[in-house]
Amino acid sequence: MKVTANRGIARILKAEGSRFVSLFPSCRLNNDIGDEGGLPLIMMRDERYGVAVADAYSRLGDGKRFGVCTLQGGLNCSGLEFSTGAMLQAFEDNSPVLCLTDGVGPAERGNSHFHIDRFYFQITKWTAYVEAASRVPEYMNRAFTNLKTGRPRPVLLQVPGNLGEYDDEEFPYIPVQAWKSQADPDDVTATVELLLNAKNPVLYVGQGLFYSDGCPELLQFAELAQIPVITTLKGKSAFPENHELALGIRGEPVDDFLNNSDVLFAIGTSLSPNRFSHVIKNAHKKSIIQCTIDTADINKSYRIKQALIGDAKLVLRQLIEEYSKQGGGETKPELLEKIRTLKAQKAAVYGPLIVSNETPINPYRVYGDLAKVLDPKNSFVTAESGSPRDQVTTIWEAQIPHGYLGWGSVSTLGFSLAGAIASRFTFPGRPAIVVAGDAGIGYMLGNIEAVKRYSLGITIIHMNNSGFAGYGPGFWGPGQDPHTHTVSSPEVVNMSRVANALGLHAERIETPSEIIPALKRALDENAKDRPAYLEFICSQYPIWSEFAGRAQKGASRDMFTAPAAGAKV
Ligand SMILES: Cc1ncc(C[n+]2csc(CCOP(=O)(O)OP(=O)(O)O)c2C)c(N)n1
Ligand SMILES: [Mg+2]
Repeated sequence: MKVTANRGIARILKAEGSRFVSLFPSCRLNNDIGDEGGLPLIMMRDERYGVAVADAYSRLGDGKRFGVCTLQGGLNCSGLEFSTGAMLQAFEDNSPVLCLTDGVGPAERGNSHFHIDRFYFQITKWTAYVEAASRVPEYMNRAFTNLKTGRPRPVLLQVPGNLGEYDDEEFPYIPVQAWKSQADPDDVTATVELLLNAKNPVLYVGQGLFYSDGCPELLQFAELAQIPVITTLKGKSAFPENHELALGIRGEPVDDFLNNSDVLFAIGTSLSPNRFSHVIKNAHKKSIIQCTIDTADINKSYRIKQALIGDAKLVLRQLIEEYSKQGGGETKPELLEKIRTLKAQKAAVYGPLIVSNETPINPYRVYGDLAKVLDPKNSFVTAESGSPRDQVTTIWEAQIPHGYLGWGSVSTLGFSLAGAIASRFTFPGRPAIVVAGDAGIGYMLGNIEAVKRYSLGITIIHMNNSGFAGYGPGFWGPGQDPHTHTVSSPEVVNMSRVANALGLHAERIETPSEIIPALKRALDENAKDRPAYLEFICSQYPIWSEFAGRAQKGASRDMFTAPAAGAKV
């Protein structure tokens, strides 16, 4: 049957199980997707969020569900240009998001200074221009193949107008399968030998675990081998953090195990030292094993002793089989005792803060109370750049996969809102919480209207401390930007009233005893599909556990204290 190129794309998206298309007008595809029906169009208030919502949905998609967005393209494409930061974030964070935009037709090509292909070539896994309607199935096939197979990264397809029709019986679309590979059996045997002979092995797990949908296998393997688990920020929640073998993502006891391990087994991580991951000190004295699907990661920042090239889930299954053959790891009571002791030391630091009665409210008190209100087995939390992310990830124990969404390498302010919106499509039954500081709120303000419009029952927690804590001076040190860290105080600007005017249930909370009742009221409203906004008047308290090799807060943010990253031998 004859179908227009745009309708063909809409049908292919449905055939691929797409859940929604996020966007900001206008792209020529939008009306055809709308006319086709069956695929909700989620209209955000700018293109950055159009991409970010789709990106976040992919991050929660376990390599099976992929976010799709459309962007205004063509000649002088303000929409596409504005979306660039979001696409770049998806690229650096390895998120498989499908971006569709208007292609520049032959009559207009070369008129603008900006060349879509040349530019996006750098920040996508694949970008292409659909030359003819009959090639729509082929190009969509390649787009989904790129999303589903190999290293996840964004894809940009340019669809010019007036492509006309094609015959979908002559050019049918068959949904793409995801092909995956296992590791070389010799590498599996060598890995098990290394691990069995290790004195202090540790697992270092990244977000690749999610894309392989390998969380159950990770748990099984860690328990079988009795090896403790560190996760990266993006890998947070891949392993239950209340588990006796869980070390968390940062600070104590991660530091101890990272530094004292003789064998470090990295799974689903590129091991890139960056602002939100560790620098592995004495890497040359450790045996580093790396399981990755991308050979580009091998020997990238650290010399690898043993690689396992393959899908994390499949490789873990291979390891479980081999390990079981060799009798499994032995229980090590002294190991578990050490983890307990280190965790107790950490609890002694943060324990008093989570029950603090100070006013302005200590931010840790808010997180402590949030933990009392939320069901750890049925909730979704994500925290914004700045103190919220650093504080929450210091103490928050995620117990189920995607119970927490960690993001960054590129920690672009405002992404948490996109994360919570995406979570409503992936886990509609889970209460969804955004924790944001003043800066994050500023980025998301315009888009809060969309949350109301779609009746998305999420709670935005605004940690209002009247500035960019830690960027300015305080009890923690001189700060990085002492001239540029203050924003309007709560006496001058009332953000909860702004949120209320936008149609959200909104409250301002100034006393610690009011935190739990306010959280409960917000969650009750969420259950009725009404978004909520809680503005907590907090102190600036930029104290948290660092990533290994990073300078303590208050000094320059860009300083590595450890030996240069990636010292190769
Ligand atoms: C797009 C973008 N620009 C700049 C930054 C750098 N940055 C990270 S957090 C932050 C300010 C944080 O202040 P706030 O949200 O008030 O949190 P606080 O630390 O005060 O709790 C800035 C400027 C960023 N992460 N993303
Ligand atoms: Mg602030």
